[in-house]
Amino acid sequence: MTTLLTLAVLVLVAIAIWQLTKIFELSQLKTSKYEIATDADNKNNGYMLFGFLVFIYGITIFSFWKYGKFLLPEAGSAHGEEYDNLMLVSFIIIFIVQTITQALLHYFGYKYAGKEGQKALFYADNDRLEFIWTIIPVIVLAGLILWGLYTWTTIMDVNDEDDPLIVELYAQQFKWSARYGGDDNVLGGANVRMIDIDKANILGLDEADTYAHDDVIVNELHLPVGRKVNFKMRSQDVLHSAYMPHFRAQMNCVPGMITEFSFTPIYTTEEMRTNPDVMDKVKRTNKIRAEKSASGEEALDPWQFDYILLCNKICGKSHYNMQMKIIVETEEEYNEWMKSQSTFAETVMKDESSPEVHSLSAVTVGE
Ligand SMILES: [Cu+2]
Repeated sequence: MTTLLTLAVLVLVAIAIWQLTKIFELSQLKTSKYEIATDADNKNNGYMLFGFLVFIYGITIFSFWKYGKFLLPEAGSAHGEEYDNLMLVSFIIIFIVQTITQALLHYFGYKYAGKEGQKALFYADNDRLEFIWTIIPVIVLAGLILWGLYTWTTIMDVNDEDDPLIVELYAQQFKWSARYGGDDNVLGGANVRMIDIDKANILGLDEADTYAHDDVIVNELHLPVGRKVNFKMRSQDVLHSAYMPHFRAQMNCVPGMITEFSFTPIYTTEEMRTNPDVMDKVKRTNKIRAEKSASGEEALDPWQFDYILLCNKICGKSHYNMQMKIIVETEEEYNEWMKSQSTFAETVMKDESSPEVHSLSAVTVGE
């Protein structure tokens, strides 16, 4: 790869030098007959324009065929469909306009190529034409922008209606933690200044705040299907970004402030695993894994689909691996799981001298 890049750089430098000498030659004011384009040159350039048109159409069709399957499957959140529709309509409009304008551009380049003795027509302006090519983009773009703004305000309207589940996503180099409000669904106060490594209070919860006592801190995010979730994001160190692609959700995590996002999961993990696109992706991935294992590379377990929370801001050397599994399940399953979790008071506030906790805190915060 490095060799390839070095070669590419050398070739580009050579081209740059060649172009520079050419500019220098042309600036010498001794234009020879050789420098003037002939009819044949113009014709050849016209054909090359056509060739380029075929190339860009070809590569577009090839990309759809080859890479279309890498797109995300159907959205797993209530607002996802609207978001996807906006994206799809924008892409269709761009696709149609670009197909037509590229064809016209290259065809005219060919049709009106220079000919010996022919003079270009001086055509100052045409008010009607200019009006048409101004008003159409204005209407289309205004429509898209208004629709986009409407979608944005609907998605970003984080409110407490419909009894949302409150979940904190806590980012640090290089892991995620999630915190639930406990029985009262209220998160206790927290601040990075209250982080106490000796007690493994790694999220900096306020021990004096009774709301914090029943908070539940976990490393795997469980969400009940069909219930709105209000996320509150915090970061301990640098900018991170909580990215949940299958829910069409992303929000930056900024040190010193709490950012918010809200969505309602509509399919459980089990339901999403039966989605045809997801099944196809699982099949393809496991085929690659089986081939690699067969060829003697490190054997990987067969993969199965899970929702995932990723970090989408390059936050340091292990950024690529900063992720957390999300499990969407039925309300009963969620309640069952929640019952098996320990609260902040049970784990941190009572366990002050546990050696296990000490070593855990040293590993997590010592990074
Ligand atoms: Cu990060």
